[in-house]
Amino acid sequence: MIRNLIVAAMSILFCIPFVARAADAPVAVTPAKAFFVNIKDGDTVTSPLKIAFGISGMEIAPAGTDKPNTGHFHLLIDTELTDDQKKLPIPKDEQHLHFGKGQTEASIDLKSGKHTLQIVMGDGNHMLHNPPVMSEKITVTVR
Ligand SMILES: [Cu+2]
Repeated sequence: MIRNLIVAAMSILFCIPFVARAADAPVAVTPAKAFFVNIKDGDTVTSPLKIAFGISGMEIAPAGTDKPNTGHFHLLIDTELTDDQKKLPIPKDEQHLHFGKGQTEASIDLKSGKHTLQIVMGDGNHMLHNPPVMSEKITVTVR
């Protein structure tokens, strides 16, 4: 009986790589997409706000990684990139937060009121990808 269970468990384990590969295949041809996992446009939130960053169709890698189709998260707060800024490394300041270690979540302090948030992916040199990978710009209200 136990031997049968072990055989069954092992055959399931051996199947997983094939299943995973089949499921991954369509992702590779889909354009990369960045999104907020736990908040959405119009949400009312409290500060500090914990934000989880999501990405599909691209791998997360620390800044400095020189590998195609990888990147790390930047978070724009109450701002957006101008056309000139889009040609340069993404700024790093209090309105342009940078998660160069490959972090996928952050806790940020926000004053009461409305704020816009947008995720922008940076490549190994903090440059936008071609085409750029950005989330929609959402507005949240901090109580
Ligand atoms: Cu960066």
